[in-house]
Amino acid sequence: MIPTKALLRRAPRVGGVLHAVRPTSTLVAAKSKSRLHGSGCPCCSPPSGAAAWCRPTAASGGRAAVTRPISFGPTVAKGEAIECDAIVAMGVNDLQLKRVKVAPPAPGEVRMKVVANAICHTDLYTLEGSDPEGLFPSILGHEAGGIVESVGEGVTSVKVGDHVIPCYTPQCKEPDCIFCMSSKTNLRPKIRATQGQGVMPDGTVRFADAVDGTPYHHFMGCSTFCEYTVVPEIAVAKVDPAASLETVCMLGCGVATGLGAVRNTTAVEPGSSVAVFGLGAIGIAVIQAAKIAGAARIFAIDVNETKFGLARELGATDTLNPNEHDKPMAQVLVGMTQWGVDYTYDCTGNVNVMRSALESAHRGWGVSCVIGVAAAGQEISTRPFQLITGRKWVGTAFGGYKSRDAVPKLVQENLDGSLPLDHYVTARYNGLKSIPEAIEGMHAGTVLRAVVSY
Ligand code: NAD
Ligand code: AHE
Ligand code: ZN
Repeated sequence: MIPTKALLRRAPRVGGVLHAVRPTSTLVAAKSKSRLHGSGCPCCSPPSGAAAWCRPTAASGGRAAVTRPISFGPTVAKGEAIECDAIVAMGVNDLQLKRVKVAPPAPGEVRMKVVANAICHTDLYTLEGSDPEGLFPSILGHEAGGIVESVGEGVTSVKVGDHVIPCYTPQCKEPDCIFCMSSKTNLRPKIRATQGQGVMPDGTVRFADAVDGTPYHHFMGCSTFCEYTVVPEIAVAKVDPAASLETVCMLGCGVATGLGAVRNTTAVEPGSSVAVFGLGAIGIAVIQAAKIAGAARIFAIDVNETKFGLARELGATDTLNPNEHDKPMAQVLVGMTQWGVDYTYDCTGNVNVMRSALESAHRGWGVSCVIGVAAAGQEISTRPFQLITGRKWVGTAFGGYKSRDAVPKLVQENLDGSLPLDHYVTARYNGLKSIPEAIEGMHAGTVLRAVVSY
């Protein structure tokens, strides 16, 4: 991972523009490890079949920036574009406050007023240039809650005024969809290709600069660092309006992912032992779900010991800082348990930690779940012997939850008191302009989840 903490700095506000910048030399060096976007790279193939999709510019710090041919807005939608504020990632670590136009929803799409947005590490990872699919300029943000402002033709599952959570992992629920009808997966690839290309399923975008018309890419199909956004209907979960969107927005990604990793992907049984590497919101959600599932011993591991208090409050029985041990964590955990831990989770995105988590798993039956997202070019490795001797290496996206069915149920768990969520929000901000400040808190390691209300 690129060391971000010390490097991110706030530039002065100039003419209403906010920048969160890092020295370009560092960024270029960091980026050289990843594939560069441009001609021939698969994620840059234009959906329209047109030629130059990505072009690095000075403004984006040498990173790819998108010029035409992406076009703004659907051709057949009713309604007007809405002009509003957005925080746009113009390039690596270059956030700018912009006035944007948000097109009306095309058929099968929903436009929502974003009410609250939590910052997830994946937003930071894309902003810092670690995401092999990262595109600029784009509107990041994917952990949010909103209210439906208008719907495109054919939309039936939500209506104007409904409270909704955008879901980057969609669920079409069509009877002939082999993915939605299978209990083996929550991944529905129908819109995944265009999502990765930063466009809506019809190949166009719904965001353009209000001043000069520059089109802005979508991100993870959500783009919630904007006062309004447009998402496909199959990526919208309708939730009980009694819930606070300022809290349940976290069920749009991080918290749901950690809970689902325990409940769905690994199905932890009562009495199990669990080890969690990385105590951000995802790791803390793993601990919360493991405790609810009846885990008997929960090891909470982080290099930042300020995370240990909450981990213990939620059920961790042991807290470990790898820097305080002269042996690798796998050896430490095997030493503490004799044969290893039943279920282990990487919630860091660091491939060395992923290996350590796998090698901490119980001989004969231990399961290790990769949740963290690794930077471009990173690969995992271990001795095959680790698998031959009964450990399983698995991974999870959105905790294995089928999004539109599961998110409303998780919201109900919160409303009925069985799933407290308030402890995740350690910082609250008002106004979209606070997003760079909220991001700084995440980088500093002082914030679990920062929720920004618009
Ligand atoms: P975060 O930055 O808030 O937390 C990460 C934690 O890991 C921090 O507490 C940090 O101190 C700790 N850490 C870093 N290096 C470590 C090391 N070597 N050993 C032990 N601890 C270490 O991040 P988050 O928002 O909780 O996200 C965690 C990861 O999960 C990220 O990689 C994110 O991209 C990923 N993620 C994946 C999914 C999915 O569906 N698979 C969903 C959401 C987030
Ligand atoms: N763009 C990255 C992939 C990133 C990734 O794996 N994302 C997770 C969700 S992170 C949410 O904070 C995920 O669900 N992946 C499944 C998918 O289809 O993207 C890359 O490596 O290209
Ligand atoms: Zn996320």
